[in-house]
Amino acid sequence: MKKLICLVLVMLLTFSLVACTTEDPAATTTKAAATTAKAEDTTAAPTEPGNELITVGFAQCKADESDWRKANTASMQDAFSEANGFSFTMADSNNDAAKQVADVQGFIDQEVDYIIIAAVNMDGWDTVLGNAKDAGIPVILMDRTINASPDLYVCWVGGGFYNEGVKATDWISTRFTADEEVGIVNLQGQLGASAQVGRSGALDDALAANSNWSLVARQTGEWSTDTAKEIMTSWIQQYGDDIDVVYAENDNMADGAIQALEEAGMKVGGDDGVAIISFDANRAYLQMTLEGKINCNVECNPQLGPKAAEIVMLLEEGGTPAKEESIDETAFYYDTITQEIIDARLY
Ligand code: GYE
Repeated sequence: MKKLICLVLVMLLTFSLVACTTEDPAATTTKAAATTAKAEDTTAAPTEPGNELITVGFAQCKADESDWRKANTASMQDAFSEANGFSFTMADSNNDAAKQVADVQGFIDQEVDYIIIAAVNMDGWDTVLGNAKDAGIPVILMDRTINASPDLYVCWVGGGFYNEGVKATDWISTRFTADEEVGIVNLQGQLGASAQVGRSGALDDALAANSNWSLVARQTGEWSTDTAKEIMTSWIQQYGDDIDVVYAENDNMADGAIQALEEAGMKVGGDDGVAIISFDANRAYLQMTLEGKINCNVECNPQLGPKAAEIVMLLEEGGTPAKEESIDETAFYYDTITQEIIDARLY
């Protein structure tokens, strides 16, 4: 009975995720209905004696590494609340890949029911995931993919990072003609994270396909505004007007680059400034896109909690989730975005 109520609740939550990423009266009503149904149904209170909670260990890469990650952490904590029937433990590896593997081993030793991983790095998972398999603990990959044998995890849900990169490089192709020299600097995410590998990979392929494009400089900005600002400040001193495009692999790093350019008195964004590419499309940075500071902002949805909870409940019911589920994503452009579009966003 309790798990059925959990399933209904999670399905309602997921409906609000999948139905629309923009504010929708129906969605709002759905969430409200979910909350009310839960509040009224005291017989199903999971904490009542005899009603065990589903135990979930979540290995987060670095809970506050970026605005996107903060939204993602909140989405997981909300979806896996005790009110929804879960006992949820998050381990924050602080982007230390070795620590994250140890965190997962810790969850195995605690004999949790499920393990969810947002992997710091794509490599190094075979042994510990083998241990989880031997222990009979299903592993779900959320957001980031890994290089491990697919039989070592149940499924992955997240963004299509390479395709996100293609959306960005397609925009560069519309901005510059084939006979214009285009100097690109690349602020990469944490090296080895699948989001970085996918987005950098798309840029590499586009650079190979466009002989008038050149990679002026590339470095990891660790997803951080401050680190990106420091790097961009030194690139401006070294390369100045050779920089036509900043390919920043998340909103925070795009912001850092913009600050450095503005402090150097360089024109940013718009029709004729240094073109700014960003990823994530968090609300504050969509505002900067509307202001013309960011030219192209490729969406990556952080609200993966309800979907991950839905997968756990499907497994609880003996179901089989899709091996891979890529969340729908779009892109926003400075010359077409509107305040209405931004106001309708959930994050
Ligand atoms: O782009 C960045 C976050 O894995 C998609 O990680 C995520 C990335 C996101 O820190 O802001």
